[in-house]
Amino acid sequence: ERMFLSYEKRAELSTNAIAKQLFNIMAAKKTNLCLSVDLTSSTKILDLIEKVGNHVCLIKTHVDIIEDFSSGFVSSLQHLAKKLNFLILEDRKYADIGHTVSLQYTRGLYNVSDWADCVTCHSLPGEGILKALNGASNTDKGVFLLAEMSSEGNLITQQYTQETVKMAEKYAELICGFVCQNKDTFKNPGIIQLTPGVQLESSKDNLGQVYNTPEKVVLENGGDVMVVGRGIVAAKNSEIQAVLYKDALWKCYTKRISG
Ligand code: 5FU
Repeated sequence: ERMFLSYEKRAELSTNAIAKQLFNIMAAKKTNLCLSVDLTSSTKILDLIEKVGNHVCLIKTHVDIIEDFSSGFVSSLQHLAKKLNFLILEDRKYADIGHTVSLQYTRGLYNVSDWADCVTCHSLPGEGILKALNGASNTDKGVFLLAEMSSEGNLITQQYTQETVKMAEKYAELICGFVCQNKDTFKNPGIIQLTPGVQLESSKDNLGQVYNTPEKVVLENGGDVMVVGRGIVAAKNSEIQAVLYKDALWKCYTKRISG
């Protein structure tokens, strides 16, 4: 079962190049923490990453919330990714017909396919969305397909989740993982379970976000890479807080693989 395999072992089983890299980065840096840098100023984002980049395996962006987005921001982000050894996930949640998504991915102000190692995408429109993302770039790319969401009252059913996992099977070279909440959602050990909705105490926000603890997410629910946003971003000292999350999440992972 994937829950009990080490990240090193799982890297060997990945058919997507980004999943393989991410597993290897986690093993090398001993961190399965993904920081969601949900800030609207590019300087603030870069300052935060400068402080915490050493402690994360993945930086997750929403570039469409940045008020001063520029190509300079992208180069600085890529420079930090190289220097501090993390990958970049643009959480764009594509959800349109294939033709539109291929334009959204490769064109426009953000040119996401130029710089993001991986993106998120809904299965809702059907397979065309994966066809559009596949082969849109010459460099190694990954897609995290949304199989479940963390927010309460979301309309995703078990059948939708299962059919999402099935849709991904034909795209073994493209899919690096699923955004999901449960360990039984998929079995393939070469694929990554990316789980958002994580804080040190279980709680909710006032717009439907639901938070589970590191123990619950990693040990019970099978999370491989855990997404933390406000738990770190809104803290007084984000570096100290990032280390707290990193250590808590890594401890749960080592406990999990030791049976
Ligand atoms: F797909 C999902 C999901 O199901 N829940 C999420 O919260 C994505 N997210 C993202 O993770 C969301 O868009 C935020 O960027 C981040 C969680 O941030 P938080 O501050 O830790 O709640």
